[in-house]
Amino acid sequence: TEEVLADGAVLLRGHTLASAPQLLAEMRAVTEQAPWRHLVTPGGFTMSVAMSNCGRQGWVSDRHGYRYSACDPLSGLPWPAMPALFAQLAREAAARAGYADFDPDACLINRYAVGAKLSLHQDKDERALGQPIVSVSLGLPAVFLFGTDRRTDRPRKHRLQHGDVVVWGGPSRLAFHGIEPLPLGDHLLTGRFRYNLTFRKV
Ligand code: MD5
Ligand code: FE
Repeated sequence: TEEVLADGAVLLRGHTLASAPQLLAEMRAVTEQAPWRHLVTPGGFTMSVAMSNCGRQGWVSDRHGYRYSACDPLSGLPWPAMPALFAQLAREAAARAGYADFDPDACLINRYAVGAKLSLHQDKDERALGQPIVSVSLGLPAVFLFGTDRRTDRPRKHRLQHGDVVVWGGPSRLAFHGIEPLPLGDHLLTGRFRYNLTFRKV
């Protein structure tokens, strides 16, 4: 079940259902080393999504801007290594969507509690814009807003569920996108949370 959302954007429904428990266990190990935090935007707002990272680079934000850093600013230590299962999943999903040899060096881990949202934005802090982004949804479902490369175009809505994987590349790589406020729910594996793993080549 490969669903083409737009040129370059492929939704693989339930692609990682079977490995979800193991992914969640690996995620817990990462966030014991690099704990959840709510980053502050350059504009001074605290993000409602809690974040952590693993891999050689991690995405961070503070009053000075958005950037990638090899170290966790909370500890000064390198981010935890990317679990082999994460790297395998990202590589295999990218290949299935037509991107051979995807080798991500960053995995941003997002945690949405009830009401948490991600406003419409573009991912453009990476130099490797020719590489896709692979995004894995775990836990509670959310409404994903998927626009175009123009902020003012009305975004389409897609429901992303536990086990779904989306690969964004080509013309979709710079599309505006976001997540609507998370509705209340209770998931067997994640309770009142939605998690998202976002794999990138920085
Ligand atoms: C999430 N995270 O579900 C989303 C999914 C982020 C972020 O947006 O920046 O952490 S990643 C979806 C994504 C990435 C790159 C391009 C596009 C979507 N897109 O073209 O729509 O927490
Ligand atoms: Fe994004």
